[in-house]
This record gives sequence, C-alpha cells and structure tokens, in this order.
Amino acid sequence: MKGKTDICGFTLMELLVVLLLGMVLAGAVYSFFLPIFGAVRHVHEASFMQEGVRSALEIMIRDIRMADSFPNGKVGACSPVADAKSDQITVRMDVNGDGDCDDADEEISYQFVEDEKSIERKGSQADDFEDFIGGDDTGIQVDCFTFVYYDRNGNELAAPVADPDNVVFVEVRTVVRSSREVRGYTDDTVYDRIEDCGPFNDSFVRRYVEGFAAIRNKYIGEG
Ligand SMILES: [Ca+2]
Ligand SMILES: [Ca+2]
Repeated sequence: MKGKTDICGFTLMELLVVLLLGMVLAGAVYSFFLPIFGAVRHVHEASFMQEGVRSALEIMIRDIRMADSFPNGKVGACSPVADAKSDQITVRMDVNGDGDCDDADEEISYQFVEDEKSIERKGSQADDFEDFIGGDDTGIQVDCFTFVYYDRNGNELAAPVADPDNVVFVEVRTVVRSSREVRGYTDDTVYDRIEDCGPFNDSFVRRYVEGFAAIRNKYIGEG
C-alpha cells in the first residue's frame, strides 16, 4: 500500500491546483499579448488603408492640376476652377485647344457625400457622380473631408469661394476609416486639420491624408 502512494505521485487536489495555475498563467499571457496583437493589426491595417487613399488623392490632384492645360494659351477662355466649395470642386481645361471647355474630358468634378461617407468623381460629360474613395464596395469610409483654397499669394480663401478665378492652390484634407474595429483600441484623436473631426471614441482605425495641387498655368497666364 505504501508503494501505491509513491506511484500515483499527485493527488486530485494537487492536479486541480496545477491546472488552475496553468489556466491563470495562460490567461495572463493571453491578456498580455492581446493588445500587442491588436496594435500590430492596427498598424498594418492603417498603413494599407493610408496607401490606398494616398494613391486615390494623387489621381484627384492630377485632375485638379489638369486645369493647367490650356494648349492654345487662352487661359481666359473658360475658368480653370468653375466651382470651389469646401465639399466640392469642378475644374475645367481646354484639352483640344479650341478655346472653350465644353468638349470631351474638359470638365471634372469631385464631391464629398457626407451621408454616404464617400468621395465621388464625375468625369467630363458623365451624367452622374461615381464612387471614388469609400462607398459601397470598399471597406473604407471617408469620415471627414475638405477642400481648402488659396490665392496666388498663399492666402486662404473662404469657401465657397465667391470668385473661383482667384483660386491658384488647392489643398485636399481627409480622414478615412477602415472597416474593422480593433479590440482594445480607442480612437480619441481630434483631427484638427479639419473642422469638427473627432474625437470619435470608437475602436476604428483612422488616418489623416492630405494632398496639394498648384494650378500653375493660371497664375503664370495672368502674370
Ligand atoms: Ca475645348
Ligand atoms: Ca468646343
């Protein structure tokens, strides 16, 4: 009988204690690493989203810069910036050089649709705006967006700009949100480059992205 105790080694109570300790330890390790996993995913997701939005803004900036192209030099033929609101811009260009801006690919508009959390684009002679950043089929939401306009001296022009002919520089500022929430993360940032943007105090990952366009031809042409 004495030998039996030696063979068994552990009593049930000892086993339970070991099991419990193991569970506590596993829990501690889990809760220690969880925020780190969250942070890694947060950074990965944010940079992925940021790159996508940055590329999209580059296309927008290129379009706005196209208001530069007046091959016949007659800049005054039509206003390069036709509409300059904080949530919408329309630029025109004389691609075929016939002295007006009513031909194919000569008018492009962008607008921020706050209800749909998206930026939409309307190409020349298209009937409707189409999703450009955000919208139904992308995971990205545009939480905040604004165009900021400057005259040739770099002075900011109040939007909507009464005389869009004065617009020489255009800044695009946006805060975009990824689709997934990250556990343990709270976005308490105030995105102060845009009016009334944050803090959102939720677990979504957001990034601020901006772009800048100079409509060079306009101020050279007028100079
Ligand atoms: Ca034309
Ligand atoms: Ca024409």
